[in-house]
Amino acid sequence: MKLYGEAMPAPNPRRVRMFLAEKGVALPEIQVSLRKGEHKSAEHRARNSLGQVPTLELDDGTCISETISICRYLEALHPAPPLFGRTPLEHAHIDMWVRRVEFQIMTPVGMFWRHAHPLTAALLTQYKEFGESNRALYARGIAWLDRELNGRDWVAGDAYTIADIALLTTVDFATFTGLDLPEDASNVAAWRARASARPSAGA
Ligand SMILES: N[C@@H](CCC(=O)N[C@@H](CS)C(=O)NCC(=O)O)C(=O)O
Repeated sequence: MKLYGEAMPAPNPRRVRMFLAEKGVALPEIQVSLRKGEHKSAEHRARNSLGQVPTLELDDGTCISETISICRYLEALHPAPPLFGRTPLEHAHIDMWVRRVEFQIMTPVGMFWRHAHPLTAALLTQYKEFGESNRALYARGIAWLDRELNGRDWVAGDAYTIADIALLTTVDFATFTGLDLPEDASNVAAWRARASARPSAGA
């Protein structure tokens, strides 16, 4: 089994690396250079028709894409420690938080990156005004999350989960793009310090 990915700051392959680090599982990662456009090659599109990373290739050649789907597969193979929950309620709760992080936080960061950042300008037709409008959406999402995190250690509750991985990779990538955490988001900042102190954050 091997992973096709890309180094920092690409947030999605990092989510899988962090997940593996939390599980204590080592997997070879083959670098697919986004800068060189290797993700859009026929070779990589045969693994993932969307031409994106990460993609997990099994020993029989079967490929799985979509970060959360890859992590769910790895969770089934390596259940401990549980990062998607144990009970039906935990499963639902953690799933809810992953979706909220992706829709409320990751989407504005992604839209800012695609439509307002100079590093992506050559890749698509940018709608700069739309791109810039995502600064406010990111700030609004973080302010909401800051209220949610009041008095709790981790995104989905008492335990560190895949939702924390989704959020850390997103806020770190946001910082890379130039979207800083609002200064008054003290609960998110404290959560970020806790999550960043875990060895998996270095993955
Ligand atoms: N929904 C996908 C998104 C994957 C994704 O956007 N990956 C980025 C790298 S972090 C990528 O491959 N970007 C190139 C592109 O979309 O063309 C997932 O969750 O894995």
